[in-house]
Amino acid sequence: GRIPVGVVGTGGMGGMHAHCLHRKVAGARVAAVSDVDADRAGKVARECGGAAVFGDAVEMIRDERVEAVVIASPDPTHAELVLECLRLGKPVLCEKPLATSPEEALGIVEAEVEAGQKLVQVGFMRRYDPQHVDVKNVAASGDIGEPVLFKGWHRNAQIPPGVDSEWVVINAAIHDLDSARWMLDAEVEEVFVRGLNTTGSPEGEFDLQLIQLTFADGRLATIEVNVDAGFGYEVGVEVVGVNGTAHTAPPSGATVRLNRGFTQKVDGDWLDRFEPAYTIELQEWVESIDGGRPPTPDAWDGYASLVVAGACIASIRSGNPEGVAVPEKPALYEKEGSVAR
Ligand code: ISE
Repeated sequence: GRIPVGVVGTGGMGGMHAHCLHRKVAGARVAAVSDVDADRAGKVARECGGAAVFGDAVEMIRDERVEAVVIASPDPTHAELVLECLRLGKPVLCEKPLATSPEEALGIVEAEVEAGQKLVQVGFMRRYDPQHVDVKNVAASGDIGEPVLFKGWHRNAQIPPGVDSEWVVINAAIHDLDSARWMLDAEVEEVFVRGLNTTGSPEGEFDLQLIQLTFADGRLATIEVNVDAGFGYEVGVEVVGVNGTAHTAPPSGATVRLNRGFTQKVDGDWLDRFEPAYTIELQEWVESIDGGRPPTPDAWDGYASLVVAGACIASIRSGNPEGVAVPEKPALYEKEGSVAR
């Protein structure tokens, strides 16, 4: 039968996950949704086959009609809700970031190690974006020679009100930190961050950041994160090898010739650009539960990206390069790690 899923949060992201699960993902159904906004939750519930509606996320997670959980509520709620899922033995897809600090994320890793099984998948959906997967496959194939440099750019159309440099790292750059680790299959040893306050963010906070990473084996990454780009939403990566490079292309919308000019549509936000990736991510998650395959990316990926993010925040504060101390990876998270259930 179809796995009954509870979705925490029915805003833009949670609403997309609920609709994807309802309309596009085989093997699952939306059994319940929760949101503090009862009207919004009720609307999504009706659109997704008449799911049950909860005001309280923990109450929904505990309900026996829910056997797996998607967390798409605000970042500060993620860690406690994931821990509740682990306590109940319920597989959970948690939107990034896994937590809002490396310490909180380590608590989740320790809970999984204690339980002896992986139940957490983290919402780094770029790992399921066909363009990113193609770049990763080329990088891993040897065709461009040893990959030695990762370049990422991540541009949001406009900055949300009241966010600061730390939010840019934990909420936005966290994707790029995971991408760099994934594409080069390596852990980060040192970070160096410089930033600019371009428009709108509070005095002295960096809405445009240039992040430089040095991996433990000496290879490098450079990432531009600009959360107030103005023109639209754009994410891209390039992996530079010793013999060649592989990079994502601009979105494949039509190129329009008109009035002696060329135009191509730029996405407005991540829901536009990555809808296919979110659908594949959810389908793979459901199949990992059904098929007993380990979820990926897992809580270790969620933790390791936050350890690097913590060093980035330290570098912003100090103005200097900062070292990254990633502890020994528990055996549970080695490649053949334990299955979801
Ligand atoms: C947002 O939460 C996302 O996850 C998007 O993918 C990212 O581009 C954006 O910066 C985040 O705020």
